[in-house]
Amino acid sequence: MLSTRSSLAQSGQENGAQNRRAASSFPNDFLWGTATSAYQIEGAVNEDNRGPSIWDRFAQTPGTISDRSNGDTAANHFHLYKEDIRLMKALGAKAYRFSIAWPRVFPEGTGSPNPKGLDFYNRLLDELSANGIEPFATLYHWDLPQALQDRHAGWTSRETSKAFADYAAHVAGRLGDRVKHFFTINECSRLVHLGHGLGADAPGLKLSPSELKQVRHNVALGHGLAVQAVRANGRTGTRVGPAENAVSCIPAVETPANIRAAEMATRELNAGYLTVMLEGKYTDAYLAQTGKEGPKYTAEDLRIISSPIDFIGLNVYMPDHYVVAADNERGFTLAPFPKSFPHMKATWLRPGPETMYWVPRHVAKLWNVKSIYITENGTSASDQPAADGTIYDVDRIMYLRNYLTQLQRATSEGVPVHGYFLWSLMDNFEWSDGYAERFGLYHVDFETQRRTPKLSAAFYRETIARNAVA
Ligand code: GBH
Repeated sequence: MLSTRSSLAQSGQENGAQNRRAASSFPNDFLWGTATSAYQIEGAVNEDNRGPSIWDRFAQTPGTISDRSNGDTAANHFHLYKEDIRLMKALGAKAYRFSIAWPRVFPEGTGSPNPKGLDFYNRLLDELSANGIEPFATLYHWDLPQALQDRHAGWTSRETSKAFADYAAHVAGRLGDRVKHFFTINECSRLVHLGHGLGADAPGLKLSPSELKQVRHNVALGHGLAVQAVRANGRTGTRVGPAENAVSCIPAVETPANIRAAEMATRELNAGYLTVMLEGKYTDAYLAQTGKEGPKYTAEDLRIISSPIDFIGLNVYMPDHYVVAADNERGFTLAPFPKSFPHMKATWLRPGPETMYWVPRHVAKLWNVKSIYITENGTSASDQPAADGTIYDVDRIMYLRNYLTQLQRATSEGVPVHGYFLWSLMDNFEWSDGYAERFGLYHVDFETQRRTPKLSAAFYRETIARNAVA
């Protein structure tokens, strides 16, 4: 009797565990990967006739980078790419998001392509393919050729949007046999705001709100022109979309009214980016913001900006706003962040795991988007080796576990997220924070270029192997 009961109970328990496992899985064909960008990892800034980029120039300007460093050597990935692909393989990752350096391909921004410009990416793609890793290429991760800044004042002119399209066409034509997924521009919002508003990123400009609006329009136009260029020059079946760091709006309390308010806030607060790309017009509230001043554009521009895309890439780091429904003109209130709200090592990075659920859900619902990739998610951490030499980065694991749990909530409810790229494969040049903020699963010793897995690499490997949060 007793033994029967206990064995029943036991098998019941096992079933329960199995059901829980099934219930916590990601979809079968879910794509796990890691992400990087060219200037942050490649180094070799003077090799194979690469031209200077605005980040080379910016990093040479005193007072811009907190530790006075630059990307001259970075993680020396240009030379160590084979080893780095082995690191991806060791994680069991099936996809890799990297960016192509425009100034390698067109050292002067436009004109005739550098014959050696794509050699490195050809080697990289062949090695990825030999290792069964699917490439996802970003065309622009902020390293504008300096020549375009000098000649046209960069993104303040639509000449740069057009030059971007020519570059995109060239790359899609040459790499389109192996690259099936292209991202146009990484985080339009950050390159506009930090690069041209606050001056904290290259090219370090501090423009007025209306000038900034024109830059935002030119960047969106560049995205649209690049979408068309990839379509016209890639192989049939090539897919293209943006990789945007959408302003994230979280219902503070999950009531239908707050959820609706958070959706409206998402649409309004992304008006110059995802909203115009997907709706083909600026919202009235957005246009009213700077009165009659700018941006200057034509109806044709709006058609180009809203060229059909195949997926949306979303970089998801943190909640930008907790939203409460309100009886005011906009229909919502953005809750101020209390001083006590926690942050990760970087003071800007407020952990809010539910962001990973709401951003893709809002995007899918608002614009009926059928395919989403999480193009970045991760955190920096202090990453000190313990006495036994291991980096026990349990804060990063805590962060990732919570965000991935929310991502699983999204996929289990049918939000069409098809893949996830963890930022980042390895420590790298973190823009104006230099080498002081480490986002990698692999620690990089920038003196010796030695790569060492952190404990989070084991967490991610286990998650990929189970196709469920470890
Ligand atoms: C991404 O941006 C980038 O795509 C990637 O290159 C980068 O390495 C990674 O994140 C980690 O930062 O002005 O001090 O308030 C992330 C989104 C939004 C992060 C703006 C920095 C402002 C910092 N970014 N945020 S601050």
